[in-house]
Amino acid sequence: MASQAAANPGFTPRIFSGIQPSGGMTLGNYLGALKRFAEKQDEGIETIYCVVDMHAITVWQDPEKLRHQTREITAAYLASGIDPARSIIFNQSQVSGHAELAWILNCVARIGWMYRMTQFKDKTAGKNAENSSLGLLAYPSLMAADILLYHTTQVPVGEDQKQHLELTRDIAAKFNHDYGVDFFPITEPLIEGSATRVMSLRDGTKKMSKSDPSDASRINLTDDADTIAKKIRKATTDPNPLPDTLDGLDGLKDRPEARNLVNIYAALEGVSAETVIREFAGAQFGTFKPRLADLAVAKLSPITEAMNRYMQDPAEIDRILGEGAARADAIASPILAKTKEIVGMIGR
Ligand code: ATP
Ligand code: LTN
Repeated sequence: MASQAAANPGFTPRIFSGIQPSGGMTLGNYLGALKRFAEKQDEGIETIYCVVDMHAITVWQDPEKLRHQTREITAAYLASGIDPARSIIFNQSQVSGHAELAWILNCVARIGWMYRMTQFKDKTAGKNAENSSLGLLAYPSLMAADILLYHTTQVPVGEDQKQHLELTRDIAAKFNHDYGVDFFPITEPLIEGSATRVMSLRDGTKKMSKSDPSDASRINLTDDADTIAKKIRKATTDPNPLPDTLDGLDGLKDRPEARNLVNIYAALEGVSAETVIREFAGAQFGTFKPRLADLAVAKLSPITEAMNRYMQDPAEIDRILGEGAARADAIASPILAKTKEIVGMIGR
């Protein structure tokens, strides 16, 4: 990316992203993250994909479930086409540099920055924020550590992570400024494509989320074909047919549920939302929804099947994570050592 080279001259382009093992994966995770992680492997840039188990425990996780979900996210990475020969795949807690750099960045970032994060506000809404874990508040500084530990230049994520990435840039800039160095890159978020924010199937103004109490609001990567078809058939929509244009008064601007289904179709098919509207102009949802269900099943079933296959061999998953961790550590260690030296810590 030209702007990237200009923003971070002297840094080798490197991509890093992560997913929390805090529950099952949704269509939102697939389209907003997994699918794009796999595509990034073809761009000739080093790609590092992490299962962020230390982030997951910022809210309570049952230990057995955490182990299972960590393997399940790894299986989802593999099933989506992320190839351990072309990318590094590992779980965060196996590379101790994440925790070590997070501590240093905790001392650079300001408490007020953390309180302003909408994810923190959302996760504590209706609860006593004082009673949430200290880790939940410090979550974004651990995320900054994940990214900066590899001198990452680009981070593919969904729209909901934009604020955390802006904070990562602020933390990097403050570190560089406070210590008078040009050491950490100012990382670029990559929020691209037509499904950067897949919405709930029940409410087009809410993000599709694995933590939504209604299972009908989301498509899980573990749903079978019948369940996927039923959830799409029952998805909330308005009574009007699809228009022949996306924008403007007659478009989809004020029809969030309809817009969401069109975006999902476009992302699954790998075309633009405009192309979908051109194909389905004037169609009723009674026509569009079965076509969307067929497409979703055709694209997701092979992934679900592959995930199930990988999950049958947990030892192989653990081997891949271990090997990935050793490769990640080899990149991280010299960057961590240099960070400590900049800060004034004596090393071996
Ligand atoms: P929760 O659903 O509990 O809010 P989450 O799914 O947002 O959690 P992660 O699993 O860590 O949290 O998210 C992994 C990646 O998936 C991130 O890059 C995130 O932006 C992306 N993602 C999550 N939900 C969506 C969505 N509805 N649309 C697009 N991308 C999404
Ligand atoms: N906060 C992210 C998960 C995450 C991440 C990262 C994403 C943790 N560390 C580093 C990109 C880069 C989330 O909740 N989706």
